[in-house]
Amino acid sequence: MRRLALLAAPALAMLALPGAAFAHPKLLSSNPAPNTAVAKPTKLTLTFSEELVGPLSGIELVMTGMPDMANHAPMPIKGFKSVASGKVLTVTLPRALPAGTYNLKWHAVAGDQHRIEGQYAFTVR
Ligand SMILES: [Cu+2]
Repeated sequence: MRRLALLAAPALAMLALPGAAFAHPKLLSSNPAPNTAVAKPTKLTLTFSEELVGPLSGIELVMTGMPDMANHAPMPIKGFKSVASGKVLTVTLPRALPAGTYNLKWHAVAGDQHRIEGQYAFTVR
């Protein structure tokens, strides 16, 4: 029994390692931050907990309302460029986002190749 227990401890520690080395990316912070109102941005940044696989990580952005038309049908925003470098995904917009409400859906892939998704809303005033 004692011998088994001694063997089991290192084996369990090794089992735990791959999870630590290939953790799923979590969104740690973003600019604009979720549920905040900001002046018209030309750039969005999302910072994750893990190094991203660039080409597999990105966002979709839709406008969900304008000052005169709250909660309109989602209007996709196109033409932006997103670049993942290390743990940060930077989205450069062709022009400043107009006033309105937005929903941002992100997808992020780190070392284990699993696609992790999330979303948040923000307002441009
Ligand atoms: Cu995974």
